Amino acid sequence: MGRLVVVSNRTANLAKKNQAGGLTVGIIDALRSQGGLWMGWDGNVQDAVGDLRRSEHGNISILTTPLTNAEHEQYYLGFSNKVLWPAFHNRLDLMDYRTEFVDRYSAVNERFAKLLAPQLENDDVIWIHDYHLMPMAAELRKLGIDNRIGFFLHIPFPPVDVFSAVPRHPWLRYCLLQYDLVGFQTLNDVHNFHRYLEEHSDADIISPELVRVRERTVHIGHYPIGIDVKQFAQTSSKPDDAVELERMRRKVLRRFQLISADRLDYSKGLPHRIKAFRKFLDLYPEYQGHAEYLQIASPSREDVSAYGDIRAELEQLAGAVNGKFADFNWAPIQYINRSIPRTKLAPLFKSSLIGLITPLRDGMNLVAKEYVAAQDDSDPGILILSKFAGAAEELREAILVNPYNIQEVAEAIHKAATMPLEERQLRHRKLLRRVTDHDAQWWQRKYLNALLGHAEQQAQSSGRLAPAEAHPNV
Ligand code: GDG
Repeated sequence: MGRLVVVSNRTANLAKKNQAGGLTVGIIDALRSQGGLWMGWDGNVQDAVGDLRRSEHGNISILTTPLTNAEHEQYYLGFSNKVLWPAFHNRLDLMDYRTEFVDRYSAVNERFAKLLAPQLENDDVIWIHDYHLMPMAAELRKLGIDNRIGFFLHIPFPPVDVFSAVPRHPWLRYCLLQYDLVGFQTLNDVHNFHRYLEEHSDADIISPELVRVRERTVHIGHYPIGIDVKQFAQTSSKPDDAVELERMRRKVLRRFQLISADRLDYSKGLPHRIKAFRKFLDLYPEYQGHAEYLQIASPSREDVSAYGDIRAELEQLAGAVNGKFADFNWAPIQYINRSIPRTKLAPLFKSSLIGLITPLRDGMNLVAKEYVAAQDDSDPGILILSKFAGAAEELREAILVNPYNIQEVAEAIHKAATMPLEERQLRHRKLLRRVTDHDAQWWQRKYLNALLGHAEQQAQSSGRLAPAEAHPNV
């Protein structure tokens, strides 16, 4: 294999030591062993179109470019986050489609491809990430780039009726079929894509994982993303005085903590979760004065109005629970609307009896895996996990819940709070094994092996430049 070339919405800051997130950890790992480039938006927004900036970090080059105001408005906030994000999370009601959004989405992908193409070498393997950049392979192919190109979708692929409600979905399908490998988080996503192709394309579907369109073969697979288990466990074990003091206070007062940490996003199910906790206090009043729920909700995409709405709703819901149940020496909900350092987050996970991770829809959900990695083997906490998080396909020993069913989640909290130590230990052992086996390094190796293997078969059996499907003018 030649160099690895990664394109994602944002790149990592390689000067930072304790990197967060599976994407960053997995990619840095792959880039370090392979050498290569990582290209993305630098996070800045300006009036004029910016150049490509390059910085060198050993065998890794980071290439970044700013977005223009119009690109930020229409490509990033617009098509990516007001159309694709809500639709792919089954929220067609929040989809706000405009023609100028999709036009700019296409134009930014074309611009990125034109910036990247001159940097490429013949044997580079290219790995494109996530919904912002679905058309990158199609744009690169137009420029005559014949390299192996893979795509990985970090968010769910929706059911067929939902995807077919996205305007220009035939064009998005065409774009996806320009890759050699399309990777998803879960088997469920693979099935959704397969069903969509069956109903909406004339592709020759050999199996859910293999599609032939004209002379091209496109491989499809699921590659659940993982975390850096060792690093997270180490961070959770580093003493933090404030967290330790709180833990001791709770112990003396016979209290326990439930914890959740999410980007403040409507897909994460925060209002449902607060309602479930309220129901728990209503149904099991003996826990009033003893259960403390800490919700960390880091701000996200505040320029999109749906995000402002959810913030106001949460403040109202959390305030109402505290207003009803709090006493002079106990508040049931602690709601923090900012990001806290990872060095605090990990010990907080460790000191919480219950990890309450109940998204309405989630590609994977790394917080669930981090909560498992942070636990003390001898006295582990218990994970309550939504069935609709991608992580639920692997983490079967969590207490799995339907987050829309408030009563069910309230009862799950009670089950977790009363679970005997032996059962917690048994479940934890199995969960930790799975999280450890499928870590961030495993994820990137599995994906890249598949991309390389399949690409070689494809090169032998067909002309790589053949168009996958006629370009739909829809
Ligand atoms: C997308 C997909 C998929 C959270 N609060 C704080 C904080 N975090 C960290 C967590 C975790 C990360 O942010 C969130 O990752 P998730 O996977 O839970 O969710 P998304 O951001 O929506 O990620 C998702 C993922 O891509 C990877 O493919 O799993 O389904 O939606 O690492 O710990 N970190 C710090 N302070 C906080 O307050 N430092």
